[in-house]
Amino acid sequence: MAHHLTAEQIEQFNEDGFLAVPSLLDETDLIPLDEEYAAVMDDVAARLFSEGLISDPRRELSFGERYSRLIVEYPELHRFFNVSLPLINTPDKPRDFCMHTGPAAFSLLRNEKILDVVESILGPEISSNPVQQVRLKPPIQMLSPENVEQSNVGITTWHQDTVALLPEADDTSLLTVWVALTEATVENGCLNSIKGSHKLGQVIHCPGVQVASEMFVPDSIIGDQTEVALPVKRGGIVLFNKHNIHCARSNHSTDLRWSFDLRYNCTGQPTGRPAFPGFIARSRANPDSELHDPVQWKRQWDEARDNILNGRYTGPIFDQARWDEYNDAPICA
Ligand SMILES: O=C(O)CCC(=O)C(=O)O
Repeated sequence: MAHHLTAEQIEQFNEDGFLAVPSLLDETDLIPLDEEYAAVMDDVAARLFSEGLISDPRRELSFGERYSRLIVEYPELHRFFNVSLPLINTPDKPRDFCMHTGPAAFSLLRNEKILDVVESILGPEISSNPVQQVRLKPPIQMLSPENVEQSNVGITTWHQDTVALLPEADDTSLLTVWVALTEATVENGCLNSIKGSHKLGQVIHCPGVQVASEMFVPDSIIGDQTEVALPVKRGGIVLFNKHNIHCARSNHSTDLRWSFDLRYNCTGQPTGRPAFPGFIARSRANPDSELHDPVQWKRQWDEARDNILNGRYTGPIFDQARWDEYNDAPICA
């Protein structure tokens, strides 16, 4: 069964700059991720414990509780679960310059239901863009102060997804697909979007207060525009136009909130993050060009990591130079 968007959904997306698609993925899509991430947790906890970096691997706890407890002791824990290397131009701690590249994560990037939806917006030649994140967000009361403004773990400030890209991708057709692995509610920090904000085009971003790379759109631009909360059940997705302004607030529930945000672009266009590998996820014109092998995907990321750590990749991973002029601007105060 195909899962393409209807004409009404496409029109709504074009009008609002976002679209929630409830219940796209079912348990057959999601359980492999639960299992793979539980195994990652076992491995990482055992390793950190054996290195003396955590006091107890806490095997008896559920995934969510275990993550929430362990990240207090080891604030970089989130990096082991992410589906991207960190946005650090000059990494100095190789252990934490890491990510997860398992087959279930790769299957999600290639999920046919997601690709049908993406095809409705981008057309039939689709590449998986390496700008992608896993967000495992513990309850706010359990977070250590250094992680409150780390957007993989705490709040996500108002932003457009283009802010994370190099200028090479200014004209790239980019689509964000945000996937809920746990139900996202207003209480646990679902996404909020400014309706129609994509029509503003690229807007000013200011450097993050606590974490400089967490750029944000200043309040004077948000003004009193209509903010829409986007709660979705587990397996639901939310699409974003690359210029849509959106954020996620703190998790005020008592459970972990877990999502993936994936990005796709039209094949052949710059990804905006050349240090990291993308791949052709769907091609109606040349199906042989599609990548189906999770081992190859993992190898590409391993090579990217080696190239960065060994200084063979000399360009920036991300670059905020275009916003430098706003660092001390009153609009960012
Ligand atoms: O899940 C989140 O907290 C933020 C996601 C996001 O901002 C994005 O997908 O661009």
